[in-house]
Amino acid sequence: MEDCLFCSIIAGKIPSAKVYEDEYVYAFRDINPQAPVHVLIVPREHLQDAKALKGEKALIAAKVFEAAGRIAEQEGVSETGFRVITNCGHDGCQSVQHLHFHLLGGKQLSEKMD
Ligand code: DGP
Repeated sequence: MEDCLFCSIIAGKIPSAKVYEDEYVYAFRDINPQAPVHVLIVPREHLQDAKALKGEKALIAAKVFEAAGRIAEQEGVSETGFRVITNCGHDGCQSVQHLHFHLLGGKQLSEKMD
């Protein structure tokens, strides 16, 4: 999609620190890391947010979590633990309108979820 930051990153028009890619997702380091490991896992298909993961598109969620497991291994946080979250809409503080998942790890994360 034109004018979408993450579509431009996936297309290689904007540089990113790639961590992983497959047929379904592209993953790269967050520009403003909140933990020693902070990777954004972005479906290649432009979907606005988590609400779009319904019907046949729900498969994408499974592919994201499959990738998350691989990235966690690759980043050395599979055993120590990690968190995968997606922000949705205004109250969820979603700032980029292309569905993405944050994979955070490499330190003891806060129990607080807000
Ligand atoms: P969210 O607030 O959930 O929409 O997260 C968007 C994330 O995207 C935020 O943590 C910062 C990151 N981000 C924004 N612009 C760029 C960029 O140009 N490159 C990279 N690597 N990350 C970006």
